[in-house]
Amino acid sequence: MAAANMPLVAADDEWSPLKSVIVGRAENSAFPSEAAHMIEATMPEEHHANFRSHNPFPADIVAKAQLELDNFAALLEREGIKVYRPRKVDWVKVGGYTGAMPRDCLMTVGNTLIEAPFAWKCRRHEVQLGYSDILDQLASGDSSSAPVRICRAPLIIGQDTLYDGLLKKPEANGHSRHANGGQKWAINNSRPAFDTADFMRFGKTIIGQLSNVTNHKGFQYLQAMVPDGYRVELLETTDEHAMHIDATILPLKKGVLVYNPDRVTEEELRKHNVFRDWELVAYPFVPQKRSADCPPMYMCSPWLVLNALSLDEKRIMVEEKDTQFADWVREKFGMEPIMIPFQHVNSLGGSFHCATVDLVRES
Ligand code: DAV
Repeated sequence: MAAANMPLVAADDEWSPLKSVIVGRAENSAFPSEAAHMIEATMPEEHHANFRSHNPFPADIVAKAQLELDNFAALLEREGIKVYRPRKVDWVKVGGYTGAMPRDCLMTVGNTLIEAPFAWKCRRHEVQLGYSDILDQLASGDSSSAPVRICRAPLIIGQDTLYDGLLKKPEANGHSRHANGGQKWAINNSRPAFDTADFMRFGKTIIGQLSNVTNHKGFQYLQAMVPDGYRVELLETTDEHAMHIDATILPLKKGVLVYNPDRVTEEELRKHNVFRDWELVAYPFVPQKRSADCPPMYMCSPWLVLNALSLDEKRIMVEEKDTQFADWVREKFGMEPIMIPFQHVNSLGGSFHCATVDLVRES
């Protein structure tokens, strides 16, 4: 499609040719601070002590992550993809987290861009501070572009109720929240909450999960916000640490889904009509922890290997050290991995899928 007629927001899936995208930025990223029971439920144990307010990530990791993101953005531009970058914000000073993980806070469904009603208080101003220039630009568009709908998250006035009844630390066996009145997650259902990274687009069907940051009211709210004709469905997972679905399922292209067999079964996936004719493939390797000389994965598990980004139905962005994954998708599915360094971005909390928001995919 000619650039002049390109819509500003139009994406229905995770694999059609990427035409326009937001790529995050890393400067002044800080460890997010949340209630202890939330950090315990979602973050790797050896790093819990870092999750304090106004605690910056190590400066060298942030600087290298910024170079990796800039390099990635330049590569996408050379491929003819329009790239937007968020505003530089001092997240350390404002007590926030980062501008490097836009997938968590914004999601395109058709012509609609939806802001996450975050569970985490430290992320509540992330879109306003980091992305409002981009939202203004997309909303105003020009006379030739198709209309864009933007759904900002509801304001929370007064005390948040999301942790009410949950602030007690779980027992040492980690199961007290399960035993306690059937409450499985680190949030209750008193107001809508979700991270957009708990959802993925498969045409008119959106597949998501309940998690430690996404509740049932959040799911209902998202269903109310998506354009007519789109349907949100919840996938049952077995991951009690769940936070974001993009290291659990990875659609490589139309009809081919890689899944994390530690977190979801083929049987559960097949319950969703949209996957009826799909090839569903369990990732056959156990991803290994990175070696001690790599930047620490403060916020993620080795399953981050599945957090790849398809540029189209052939080309896929893969971290340059994830050669086992790259060889596998090349040999088994005929994909063409594009491998660039991204380990310092990984250290801040995600990989290529987390660090982007697709605005336009041509389908
Ligand atoms: O370890 O499953 C998922 C993606 C984080 N945004 C993990 C990370």
